[in-house]
Amino acid sequence: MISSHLPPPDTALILVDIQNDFLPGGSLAVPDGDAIIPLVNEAMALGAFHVIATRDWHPANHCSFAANHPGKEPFDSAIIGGLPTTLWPTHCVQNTYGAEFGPALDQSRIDYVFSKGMGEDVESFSGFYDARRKPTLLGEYLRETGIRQVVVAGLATDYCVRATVIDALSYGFPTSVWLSACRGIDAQAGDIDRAVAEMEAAGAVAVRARSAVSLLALV
Ligand code: VGL
Ligand code: ZN
Repeated sequence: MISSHLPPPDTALILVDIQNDFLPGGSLAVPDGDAIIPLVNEAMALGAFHVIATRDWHPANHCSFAANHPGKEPFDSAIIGGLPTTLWPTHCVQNTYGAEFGPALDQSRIDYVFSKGMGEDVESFSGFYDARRKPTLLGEYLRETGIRQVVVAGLATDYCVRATVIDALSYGFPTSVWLSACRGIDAQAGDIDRAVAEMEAAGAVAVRARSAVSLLALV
């Protein structure tokens, strides 16, 4: 009998916040956000990655929602926890349609989902921490699964992708950011470019592969 012993994938593909509210028609739609879905579906279908999805999963009274700050509008700034923070339209409220993954995303290929942003009184963008200090256990999960490197794709480049990439590096994982499969908000023109520069300065490799197969050759 011939048996094959394929090693388990030791590269994690982390899909950041591919949720209805960040897609066209959503409350905090990231321009062109749906363009990444065919690419990430193709990458998952290769079977070469351990696939993690993160989701923004806020309580309705979350401090990052402008609606919870009388007199404030979305994209105004407010001091939260002593730090100037951007306020958002209400988005990704737990158990609502806006918080669900986009229907075009092939969820059958996702190995594990991590939720974040559950602490009502702290903004948190990274998939690795909820409320900045409380680990989501994503870092521990990756270590225990034997993951040796990380590729990040998703929404939004200048917020949750950036924070997740920087924390993956801080956990010690060589990390690539697959820019063809990321889109950003660019609330201030240049935010996306600055985020890419910050990720690279932190040690991330920016990958611009236009297909999943070419991504595989680069990571
Ligand atoms: C995000 C703004 C607010 C993101 C989440 O997923 O990048 N951006 N909450
Ligand atoms: Zn959020």
